[in-house]
Amino acid sequence: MASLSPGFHGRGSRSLVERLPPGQYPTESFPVLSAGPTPHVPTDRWSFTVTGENGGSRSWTWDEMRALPQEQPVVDIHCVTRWSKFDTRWEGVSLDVLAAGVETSAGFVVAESFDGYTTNLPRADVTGGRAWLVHSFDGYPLSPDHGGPARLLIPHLYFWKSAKWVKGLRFTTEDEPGFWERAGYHDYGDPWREQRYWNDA
Ligand SMILES: Nc1nc2c(c(=O)[nH]1)N[C@H]1C(S)=C(S)[C@@H](COP(=O)(O)O)O[C@H]1N2
Ligand SMILES: [Mo]
Repeated sequence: MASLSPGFHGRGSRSLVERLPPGQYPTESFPVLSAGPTPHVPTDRWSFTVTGENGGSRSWTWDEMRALPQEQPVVDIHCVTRWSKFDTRWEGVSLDVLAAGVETSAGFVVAESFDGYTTNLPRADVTGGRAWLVHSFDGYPLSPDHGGPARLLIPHLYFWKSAKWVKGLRFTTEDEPGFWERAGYHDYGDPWREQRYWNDA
């Protein structure tokens, strides 16, 4: 039997109190937060493109994306408007798989969406098995309100980093603040450090 290091507990043994970041409250509902109208993107016209800082790119059609290895993350999500939702169930492709599609040594990445929304991240945050392109929620195709046909899921950062209706990732040498980051939200957005607004530590 595998040995566990001292102090290790499976996620099931962590209390919900311990799983709630500072300043957040838990909710059972799933609020919709969109800056503009919901774009409707049929899957037969959907594609996802990863672009390197040197201009090289790689695209996947819907069927090609669905043929990639699929994962079923179960994660807690935290919105900067202070709601948190525990144990949300998704299905999709690890961004490790998609990011490997292009050669890059860039430090940053911008997620770009069909509605014009953008959000920026360090490249390290879309690798390491903690970020996904998801197309299903709770066993059903992701609804348009929540970003269907596909959105990012980056649960270790505030949920505004999880771009809905995402159409691609663009690697950049310089950090390029996205939609909410230019409007005063924190550049990184770690809920455990309460990085809500630009002047938070
Ligand atoms: N394309 C796009 N993605 C987006 C947004 C948006 O307006 N457009 N809003 C962001 C914000 S601020 C949050 S909190 C979450 C909300 O996701 P939900 O509507 O599924 O709860 O999506 C994020 N992704
Ligand atoms: Mo948000």
